[in-house]
Amino acid sequence: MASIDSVLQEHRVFPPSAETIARAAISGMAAYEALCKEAETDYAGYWARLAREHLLWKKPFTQSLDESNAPFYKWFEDGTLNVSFNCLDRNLENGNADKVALIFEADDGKVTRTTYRELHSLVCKFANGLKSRGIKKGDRVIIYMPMSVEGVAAMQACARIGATHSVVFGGFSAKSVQERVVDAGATAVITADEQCRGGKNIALKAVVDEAIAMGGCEAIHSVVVYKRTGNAIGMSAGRDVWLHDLLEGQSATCEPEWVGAEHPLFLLYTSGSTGKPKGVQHSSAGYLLHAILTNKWTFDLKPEDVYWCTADIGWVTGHTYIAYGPLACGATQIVFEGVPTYPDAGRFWRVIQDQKVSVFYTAPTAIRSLIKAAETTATAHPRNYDLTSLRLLGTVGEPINPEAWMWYYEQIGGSRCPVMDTFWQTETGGHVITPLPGVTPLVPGSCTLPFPGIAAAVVDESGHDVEWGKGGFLVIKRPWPSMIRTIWGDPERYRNSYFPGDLGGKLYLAGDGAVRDAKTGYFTIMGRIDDVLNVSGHRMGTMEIESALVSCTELVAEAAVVGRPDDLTGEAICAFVVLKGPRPTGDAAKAIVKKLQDWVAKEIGPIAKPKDIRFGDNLPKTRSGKIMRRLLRSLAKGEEITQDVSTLENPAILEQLKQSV
Ligand code: 6R9
Repeated sequence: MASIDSVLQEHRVFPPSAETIARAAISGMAAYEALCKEAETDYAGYWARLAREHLLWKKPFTQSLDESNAPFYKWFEDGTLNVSFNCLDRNLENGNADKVALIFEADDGKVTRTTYRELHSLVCKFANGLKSRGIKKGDRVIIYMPMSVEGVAAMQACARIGATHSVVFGGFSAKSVQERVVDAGATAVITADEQCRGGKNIALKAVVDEAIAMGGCEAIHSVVVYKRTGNAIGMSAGRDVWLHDLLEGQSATCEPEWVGAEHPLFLLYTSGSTGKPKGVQHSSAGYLLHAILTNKWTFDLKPEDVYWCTADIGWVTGHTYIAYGPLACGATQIVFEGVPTYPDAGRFWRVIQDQKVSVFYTAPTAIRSLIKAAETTATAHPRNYDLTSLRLLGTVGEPINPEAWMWYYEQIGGSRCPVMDTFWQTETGGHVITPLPGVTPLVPGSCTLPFPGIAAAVVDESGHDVEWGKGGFLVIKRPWPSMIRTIWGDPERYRNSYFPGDLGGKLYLAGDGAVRDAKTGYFTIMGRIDDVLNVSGHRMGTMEIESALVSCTELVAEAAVVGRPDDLTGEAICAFVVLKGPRPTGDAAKAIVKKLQDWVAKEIGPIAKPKDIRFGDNLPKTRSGKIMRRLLRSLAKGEEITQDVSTLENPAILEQLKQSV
């Protein structure tokens, strides 16, 4: 892989500037090492100290880590707190009440500001409204909302009353919503009439109606609808209620529901290598602790910062780095409804200029597409914008190739702002391997070193450490406070997916390959080791897409999906399909490709559409009937087949599958 070779040959090093070291929360390598040492010497005590210093407890905890039922770890279990209290009330008491919490920039450019006092009052009314509908502690609530103040408030309101939310990304289909409602056993949905993206209105409420009509959602007694566009939608009497009606007359204060530290704050569905998406369950205290620590230490958030994370609240990044972490740190942050390319590809740079953004966090895929736009459209070039307000940059979601890193560093950060390449996952709750601005000399393409206290390592198939310089499986050797607690409703899948017996059953298996630099020990992530694809930073299981394709029973007999490297999206989805009818060619093939792409969009969502669909009379299989995926991966890349194909039952079909439609 070219990108990994270039990372391994990367010799450029960018040490922190004196100014960055001076202002940073963790200042200098010695301070970092002291924290690592503290964690090593007294692991439970280290996290307990931080949990006491950074969280507001109703009832203090007496025990830090409980490993008695491993791998179902518990942290700070006998303590009670409320996450929304920690994010909002804290800021009413510490002088931030009239500070702007959210700067909302709508798709059409309209900007509104919400102070901590206003957000607190909105969340309290929202929480009281939910209570008035009978929603209470422990209930599951699906949130299917656009990027909006109301979306963030919906999450906070659930947290305030102890309801466990599960946000579903607004780009997911009715079927995906229905599956999550059923799996989570949700009793309420919070949505909007429509969302606005790139100048278009996209239905949300109609999708929820479609999802509920699919069956299995009889427990849904309330659908709360935020009026975003005001276009006509159906409202089902008794079940559906407008958010503005729900808020009407509610009190602007709401005593928080004090919950145990381990109370499930949220479920977030993510793809695994097999089966349906899994509901990753997070705790309250441990999760929030890491959200706070990483915002303070990795992003060095300060009161005067204007912070902008471009993720959607439908992804974990939008949870930890929009809905929870920055608020608990009292930050002023941008909530952006639109897309990077509307009305033109200078949108991000214009927002940074106009709002004087100082800390900016985005994904490599966005950077790559904006590099391309800047090269082709002069007006989209960042040089046309004043980006001098920036002081720190971050990336997340997939490996960033050194070329994109350098462009980000030079063109966006003016060679002045450190780039935090933060490695983490839905399951880890927050950054686990990342540079710290005042500590870590940066190397493009490397996420550098573990966050203090995180026992990251690279091991072989039997769970033994590999030498630095050699590749292996990325693991975390000790439980940490913000880790996944279980897979909702499927504890065995949790154990098998993350604590496999082959590795001894005690190491958390991240599912990525990694290598540590032979001299510095810096980590470089080499991509997933399982059948999970990463397309534009979105996780997708090949199995999920295959199931979606074969569920088109009218057309499809069999399908296999693989990823192939893509300059823009990191990986692209390539599907090999055997149809029930004869293998189509020419325009007929093109028409079926379109049909299948639309089918997958409807089954999962547009982000899961295969870019390349190829037809064969069969798939390459061994005599025992196993699909030879490594061959498909080579075919998808357009590589010559040099592998041994002697075990293949039907070598002739390789020729057919070489051809793109
Ligand atoms: C936060 C998030 C997790 C997967 C992860 C890995 C990839 C994330 C990365 C990275 C290289 C980084 N990933 N950050 N790879 N460098 N800085 O993205 O969560 O959607 O669960 O995806 O993303 O493959 O395993 P999630």
